Parts: sequence; C-alpha cells; structure tokens
Amino acid sequence: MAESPLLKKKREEKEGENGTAESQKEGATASGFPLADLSVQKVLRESARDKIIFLHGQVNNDSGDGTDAVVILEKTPFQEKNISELLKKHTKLQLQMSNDIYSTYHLYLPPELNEVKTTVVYPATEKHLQKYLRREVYLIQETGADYKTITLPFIDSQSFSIQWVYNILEKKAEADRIIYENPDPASGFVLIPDLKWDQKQLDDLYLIAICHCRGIKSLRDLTADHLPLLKNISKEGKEAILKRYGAAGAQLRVYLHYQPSYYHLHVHFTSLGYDAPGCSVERAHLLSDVIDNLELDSHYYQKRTLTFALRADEALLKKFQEAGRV
Ligand code: M7G
Repeated sequence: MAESPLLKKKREEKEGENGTAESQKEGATASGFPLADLSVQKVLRESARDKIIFLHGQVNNDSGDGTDAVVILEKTPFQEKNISELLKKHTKLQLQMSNDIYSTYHLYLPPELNEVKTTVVYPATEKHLQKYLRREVYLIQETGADYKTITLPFIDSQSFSIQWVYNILEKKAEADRIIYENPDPASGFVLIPDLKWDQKQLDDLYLIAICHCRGIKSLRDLTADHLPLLKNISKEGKEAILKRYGAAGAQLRVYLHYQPSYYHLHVHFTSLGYDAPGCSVERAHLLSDVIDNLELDSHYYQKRTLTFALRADEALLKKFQEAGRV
C-alpha cells in the first residue's frame, strides 16, 4: 500500500523533531482520558477479521460513581514505508512451529511500530453503548408515508447530539484537520477526515463532507433544490482529495447513509478498494445515483420506498413493529 507522494509530503510537513504532530496530538488526547483507570464492563463487539474490539468501560468520577465510556481499539494497517524498519528493529522473533519449509513466528515490535488506534467516546450515552453492541438486524422497507408517520416523529423525539458537527462547521473543533471548505451557506460544505481514518495510509481513506446548511436531516429531505450542493460536494470533494492525497475520483466510493446515525446531511468518501463499515447495499446510496435520481424527479426521495436495517434493540424498530410494518 504505497503512500502517495502528497500524503508523504503532508506527513513530513507535520513531523516535528520529537515525533509526529499526530503522535503529539494523540499524547494530548491520551493524557485527557485515563485509559489505565478504565474498568471494562462489557465487550460490546469484536471482530478477529477486522482486528477491532469495542469496549464499554467506566471511569470513576469525583463522587466515586462510574462514568460510561466507549473505547474502540483497532490494530492499524501496515505502512509500506515502515516495513524495513519493522524487520530490522524487531525486539524478538519467537518460533511457533516449523514443518518442512513452513514455519510461523510471533514477531514482537518496538512500541512506535506497534500502535493501536484508540477511539474514545467519553462520557458515552446509552445510545452510544447501543450503537456499538452487536445485535440481530432486521430489514425495514420504509415507504414515503412510513417516513412521515413513523420515522420523522421518532427522529424529532430523539436527542442524539450533533454538537460535534456544529463544532466542525464553526471551527470550534478539528479546525486544523479541514481539507477543503466551500463556505457558501446554501451550497457549501466542509471536507474533513472521518474519525475512523488516521490518514496514515490511503487503503482505508475515509473523509466526510458536512454541508453548511442546517436542517437537511437525511436523504429523505433532498429535492432538486439541493442539486447545486450535492454537485459541489461531488466535484469539489473529489478535486480536493486528488490534490491532497493523490487519490483519483474514480477510485473513491462517494455515498450517503440511510439511515444515518447523525441527522445533519453529510457524504462519505472512502477508498473504492476499502470495505468500509456501512458501505453495504442496505445502507449506502451513491452520491452519483442520488444526483441522477433528483434530476429525473425532484421528489424522488420523498416518494420512494427505502430499505435499511435496524438492530433488534433500536427504538425505531419498535415503532415499525407497533405500526404493524415489520
Ligand atoms: P453516519 O452515516 O451518520 O453514521 O456517519 P455512522 O457513524 O453510523 O456511519 C457519520 C460519520 O461521521 C461516521 O463515518 C463517523 O465515523 C464520523 N464521525 C462521527 N463523529 C462523532 C465524528 C467526529 O467527531 N469527527 C469526525 N471527523 N468524524 C466523526
């Protein structure tokens, strides 16, 4: 997985004498969260294939009560630029088995070549805990009428904070991470690396474009009026990614989620070769298809039935069950 010249340049620019800016930032985050004091309550989900584990933990606060946290630990992909260093600098190579020409080992690496990406949600709400807990899933077919009578009232009754979105738009958080901005209040957006991407390799490239305009909850709200916004996101987003990371538009999967987790319109940009979480057919809607559909019919997304999966514990599933729609 080659590091693009542009990614390399950007990384080198950010590197200081005592390590990378990234590692300094992580250090600051780590010092803000007492990882060693986390008492693990439950493994919410894990995947041996993806080398990721989602933990529900608690940290004791001043009054001795536990405050909930979600901690996600993920082994990061290898970086080609580090391979020779990794082979040279390993601290131990322990033989596991040997048979004819075949052998397996445990390779022990120095800490700087053996990082674990750690994502913390703290304090975490019950909804965060539910979001990461593995549960059975059910497919819902939501008609336009279902959206109005079941889903929309449900979304309006919820209070899943999108403060993090406003913080990005208002430059109160992650301002130094913004890759590109079109400041137009109606047809502009901010392009920023997703929480899930450490920007160290292009294989798992993941950015999100967050529109400036407030009040567009999801795909369901889109009409032909939003075409300028969507076309800007598509064109300018791809151009900005090409310029910054050297990844061509034809190598990107650009899509919206339905249902999203956060009801403020945003578009996902991932590497085409990356099987990103949430890019399955029952959740991802290609931006190019969305634009095309809106050009054919301005009210396409108010009319059509949209299919999505809900976990067994999700309150919205209960609403569909109560309405006899599942
Ligand atoms: P979504 O489709 O609403 O839901 O996408 P999902 O999280 O179930 O995919 C929201 C996207 O925003 C996801 O890809 C998140 O990883 C990303 N994201 C979430 N938060 C809280 C942040 C954040 O604070 N900063 C950034 N940069 N990305 C975030």
